[in-house]
Amino acid sequence: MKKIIAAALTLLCLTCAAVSVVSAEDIYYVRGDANGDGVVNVNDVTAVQRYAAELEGLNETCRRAADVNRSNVVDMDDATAIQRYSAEYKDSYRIGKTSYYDPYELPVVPNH
Ligand SMILES: [Ca+2]
Ligand SMILES: [Ca+2]
Repeated sequence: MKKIIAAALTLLCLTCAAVSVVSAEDIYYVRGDANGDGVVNVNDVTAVQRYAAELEGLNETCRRAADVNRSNVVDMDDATAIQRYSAEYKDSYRIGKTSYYDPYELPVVPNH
């Protein structure tokens, strides 16, 4: 009986792990692409600065793309990191790389 329960628990764990890794609904974006045009450049720095200054909003995908340091807040640290990437400085946040998120994850908290 213990072997059956152990096997059932193992199967349940494997099923849960598979479900949490694979999602057909994942939304892809380019990390650092705050304005959503598919490339990362100085225009994204401006988009982050304008968002931080509460001059314009960003949708959920753009907020995730803009939050390059994964602090869950889009602020001037992100703008600086994107600016450094645009100037071809060394990048430790994988800016310019494709990333994705599950739309059912908790959202990046809007600044305003
Ligand atoms: Ca862009
Ligand atoms: Ca951030």
